[in-house]
Amino acid sequence: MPHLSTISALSTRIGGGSGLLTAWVGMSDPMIAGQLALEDFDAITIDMQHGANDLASVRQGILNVTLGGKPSIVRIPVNDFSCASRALDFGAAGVIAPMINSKADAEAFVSFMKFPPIGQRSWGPTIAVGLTGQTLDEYLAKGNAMSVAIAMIETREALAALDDILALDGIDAVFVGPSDLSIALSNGANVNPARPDVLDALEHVKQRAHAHKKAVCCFAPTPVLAKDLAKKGYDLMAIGTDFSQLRSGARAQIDIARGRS
Ligand code: 3PY
Ligand code: MG
Repeated sequence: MPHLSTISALSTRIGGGSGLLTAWVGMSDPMIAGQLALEDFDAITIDMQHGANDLASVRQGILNVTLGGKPSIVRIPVNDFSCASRALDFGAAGVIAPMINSKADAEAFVSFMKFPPIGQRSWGPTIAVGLTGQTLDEYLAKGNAMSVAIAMIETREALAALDDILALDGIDAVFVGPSDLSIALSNGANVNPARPDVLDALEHVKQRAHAHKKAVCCFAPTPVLAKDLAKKGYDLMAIGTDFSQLRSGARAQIDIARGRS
């Protein structure tokens, strides 16, 4: 059974203040991504930057998520753009690239995300073609629009280059990393995504992204921040991580069993 509508759902639904929610999976057992796909998330993000995932767990995770009816996003390691093409070949609907700090970084990312004439993604999407049920020519024609390129904005340099990054053909969305941004804006003094200067930056990035008709996304350490950002017109938020959700779920049940709540 082809899964074209599952994979293309990210590109067709993101934008215009869509307020989508993605899970954030750092654990490398692909069952975790597959299980979270069964919950009411709009997408599942598999993290290779700080999570324990490698290409083998990403490949199986994407398959499990797709069979669960959700589009997959992969966050690649810093500057490891070849992983972007490989994630797309495995059937990912989008790729998040961390630490995109300049127009040159964004161009390098796009070159691995999009087929010519926009980029230089090399041909070989056997698994994605099989999953989507398209012909090779159909995948070539629709692959660029279906593959969402998401550049992370998480440094002072990235904020300074924001308009250049957003103006680039092939960059579909930006994603604020509020923890790294909070460290950068405080010159290394502390990590606090809820600081007022970080929230101001979040508003600024949203306004610039929407002015360029590009989507804007953010990592939300708490569901309350995710709800606030959705209300403010953000297009996609990650809420917490599989680690935090596993431990908070366990804690809540232990508290009940021990009569603490
Ligand atoms: C950040 O907040 O810096 C991130 O990269 C989110 O994971
Ligand atoms: Mg970061």
